[in-house]
Amino acid sequence: GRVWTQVSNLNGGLKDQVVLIRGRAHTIRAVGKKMAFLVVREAGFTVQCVVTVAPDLVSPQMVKYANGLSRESVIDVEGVVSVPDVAIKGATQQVEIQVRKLHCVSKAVPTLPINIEDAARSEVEIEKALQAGEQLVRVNQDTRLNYRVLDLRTPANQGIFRVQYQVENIFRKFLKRQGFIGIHSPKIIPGSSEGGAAVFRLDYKGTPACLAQSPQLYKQMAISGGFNRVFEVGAVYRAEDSNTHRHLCEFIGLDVEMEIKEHYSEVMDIVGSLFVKMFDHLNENCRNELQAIGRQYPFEPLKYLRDTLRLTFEEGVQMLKEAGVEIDPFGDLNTESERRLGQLVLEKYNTEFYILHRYPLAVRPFYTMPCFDNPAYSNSFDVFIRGEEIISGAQRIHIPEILAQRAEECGINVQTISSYIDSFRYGIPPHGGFGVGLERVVMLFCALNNIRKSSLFPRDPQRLNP
Ligand code: ATP
Ligand code: AMO
Repeated sequence: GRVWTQVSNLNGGLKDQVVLIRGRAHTIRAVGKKMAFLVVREAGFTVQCVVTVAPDLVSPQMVKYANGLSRESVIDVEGVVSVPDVAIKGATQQVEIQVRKLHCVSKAVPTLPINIEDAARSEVEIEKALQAGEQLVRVNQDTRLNYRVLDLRTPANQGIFRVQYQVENIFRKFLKRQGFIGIHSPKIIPGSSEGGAAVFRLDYKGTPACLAQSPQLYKQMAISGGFNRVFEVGAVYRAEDSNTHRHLCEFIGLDVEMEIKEHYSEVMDIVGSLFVKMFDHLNENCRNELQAIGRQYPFEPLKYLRDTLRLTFEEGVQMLKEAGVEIDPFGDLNTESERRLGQLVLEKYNTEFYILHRYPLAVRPFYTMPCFDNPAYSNSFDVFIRGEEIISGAQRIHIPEILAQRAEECGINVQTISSYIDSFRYGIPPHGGFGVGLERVVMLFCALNNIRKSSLFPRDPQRLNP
């Protein structure tokens, strides 16, 4: 077969060589009847292709054919690489292709619901263009999501989902090295796993059932099953009834559960080293992707410490108090106080990634282990990036009687989780774990303002389509 080159690999080293590429017609610009400039895009990278009439190579018909292409059509281009003297604007690759052959593989309709060039502009660029009197349509979030396949073609989106894949990969790789095995737990389960109202109910052949709000009960049962360190990457369902920038009705959960030898800090050790490793890897190996994201959605690189900062909830409350924010010392932090605390932590410790632990027991799920020294607190933690939660975790109650009692106190129908509670009657080591929202990690690492930007086809209370 013929040798294909990826647009991202086109560079000056290929000067004078014949290359063959496939991509989309990003822009088409006619210069009279004898010349056309075609910018071809592949996976967010673009290259300028020049179609000029030349004896025995390019006929006037071919120039006409190029000018007649519709944007976003898939085309194959064969040509010679050249290196122009001046910088090329409007393309990522600093070489040109002098076209010899051109073939349209798949035609796009002439009028697209989203113009990719417009959809790829940053706010600053849009403002500038509007001031310059340019004709431009601001592509709003709903339109983007309605025509997601087009929206996904922007360089920023190409970057976002490649970064997301890396986050998932590093999660798996790191845990594998630490002796964890991957598991898959059922997503149709008899009762709610987190409590609360946010559960999708369904009919399971005549029996009431729920979509799993987390793998919580099953990852713990895997510990009882003799796998001492497990993780899962899978869909999580929450019937959220509020529209926020950070809640989805279906998201990807990165879940961990592990035996605890002595103290729940062992779980926080894993969190700290896993995420420092992850951030390092993203910064080193996803430079192009992060740049592409930053060009449309400018952001500062995440500030994090080698040794992840841990603060107790009490310390957090105290910091807020000193800053004039009074909160209930046994209540939960609301979104606003979480943000505020994030700012205070950044000012004091110069990190935007930290762990807050020893939460009040009353605000944690029923399965959370109370603190041994003070049962008003719990062996639990949340983890924050830029003042927003990405992780919840805790040591679990492994004593069945206390677990049943806590479930009842928290208004859970104990019958629906009886096999879970029973699984602690056959011997189980102390254990704990945590759950990470994949979309939130990507959103907050890149300081995106909406979780829908880091979900391929987001499910929110208003959206089931596409
Ligand atoms: P977790 O379930 O672990 O707490 P989460 O990020 O989903 O994770 P929530 O429990 O939903 O967090 O909410 C945490 C805090 O965020 C709540 O205490 C509440 O104050 C605030 N919050 C939740 N939903 C909304 C909303 N729709 N609008 C404003 N604030 C909200
Ligand atoms: P929690 O309910 O905090 O904990 O969920 C864990 C993490 O999942 C993410 N998350 C969400 N992401 C998008 N949309 C949502 N609606 C949403 N809800 C939660 C957040 C959150 O930190 N079983 C426990 C975890 C554990 O203790 O192991 C749990 O589910 O990033």
